[in-house]
Amino acid sequence: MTLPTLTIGNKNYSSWSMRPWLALRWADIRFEEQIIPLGPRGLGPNPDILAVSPTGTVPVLELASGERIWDSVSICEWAHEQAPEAKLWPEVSIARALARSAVAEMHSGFSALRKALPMNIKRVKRDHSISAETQVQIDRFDALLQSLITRFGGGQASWIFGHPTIVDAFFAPIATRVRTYNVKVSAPVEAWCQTVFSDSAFRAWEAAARKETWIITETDEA
Ligand SMILES: N[C@@H](CCC(=O)N[C@@H](CS)C(=O)NCC(=O)O)C(=O)O
Repeated sequence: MTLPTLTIGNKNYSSWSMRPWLALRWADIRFEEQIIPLGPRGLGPNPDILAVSPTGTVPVLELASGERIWDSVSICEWAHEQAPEAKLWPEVSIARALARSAVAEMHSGFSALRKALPMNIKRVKRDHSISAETQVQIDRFDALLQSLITRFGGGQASWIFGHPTIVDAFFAPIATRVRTYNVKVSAPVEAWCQTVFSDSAFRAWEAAARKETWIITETDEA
């Protein structure tokens, strides 16, 4: 059987790639992976990515039929439809609606946070200064996750909805930024970060990221 192929960026840096990769693993969907190293190449989209993705961005999932799904949310939705038993979206209607709101907010928002604190799994930067604008978004991230964990996750050191969902996948790259840049978060969110860090799929991604030798200098110097 031909497996779908997920094309992703460097595991150390590509936060959008990590999201569907985790969702596919949590749903037990087998796939091949192809890595295209990211990094500045002058003006315009990366031609290697453009060859597989109409937007010139990763992730993109190519199905056995040749169809391509070119966005992180859509790939996660596809994973949910392939393996509904994994409950990548929560089962309860209102929980699912709030979960989708949180994912949409991550997908279209938090731009200051994403820009100022780029994902860089290998990096440890204890003395990072945080602007007022970024702090507002950190506070929003913390309040959002705290409210969902308290209401749906039982308030325990666990997944946001009690088991891995697309929301955890979407916020997992922020957990790595909390660690990299020594960001202060509330106790429930810190406990959730530790849940992510001890997850076997996350650990596999992290181990591969640590072995990568590609460097994006501007991200390493941020
Ligand atoms: N909307 C896209 C955004 C993906 C995105 O911005 N990916 C970045 C890497 S994390 C990318 O491919 N950038 C192009 C490049 O670095 O050449 C999605 O969610 O899938």
